[in-house]
Amino acid sequence: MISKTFLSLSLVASIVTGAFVPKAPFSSPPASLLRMGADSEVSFGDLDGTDVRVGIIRTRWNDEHVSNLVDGAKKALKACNVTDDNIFVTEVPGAFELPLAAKFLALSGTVDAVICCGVLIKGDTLHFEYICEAVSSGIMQIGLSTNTPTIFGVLTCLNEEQVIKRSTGENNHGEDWGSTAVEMALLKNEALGVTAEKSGKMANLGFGDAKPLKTDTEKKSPGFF
Ligand code: DLZ
Repeated sequence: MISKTFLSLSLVASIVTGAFVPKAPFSSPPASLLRMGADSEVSFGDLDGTDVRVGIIRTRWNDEHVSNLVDGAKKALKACNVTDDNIFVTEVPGAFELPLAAKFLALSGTVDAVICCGVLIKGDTLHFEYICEAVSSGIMQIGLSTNTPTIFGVLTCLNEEQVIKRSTGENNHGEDWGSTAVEMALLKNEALGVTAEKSGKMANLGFGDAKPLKTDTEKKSPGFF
């Protein structure tokens, strides 16, 4: 009797305090997943892209939405001091074409980072799933295989409403992609020694103010501390 009353009271209390959250039906994704990508939650420090060159490859599919995203990316690039002359834009038909075009651009050696910009909207068939998978892993591979930061600027949405929410106003994801491109370009230049080379230091692989490693002989010499 006491325990039954206690259980009912706890149930009422948990509902009132919000501690009791009814489980969503199995088919609905958890709220945290639905929020993923809905808001920009990443912050960027001061990025100086004065010497950074960025290539944007954009699709003609979903032209209006992609144009908004490209505008967002350009806005962020300019906020990071990337000059108009250092922003190159070209286009491909659809998202499936982005990885190969990104590879050509990365291998040209003319840019420090590439932003692949597109919008995929789910239709009635499995086409969306195949393209999303191919494009995301394709873009990742280009970055890894060419050492050129290649930004995944592709919205993968269930409907047009989701696209609009993520490509306009305060929540234009293109802006994050622009900042990410500059941050990764600077990171690459530092890691691969480009910055070091320019400043007269030895080009090296590694981060920060790395100094050349001493050889064993140098370590044994009397002048070595
Ligand atoms: C075919 C197709 C479809 C159905 N949907 C989209 C889309 O939502 N976004 C996009 O960028 N491209 C789409 N495409 C075109 C493919 O990406 C690709 O251009 C063609 O399959 C030719 O390779």
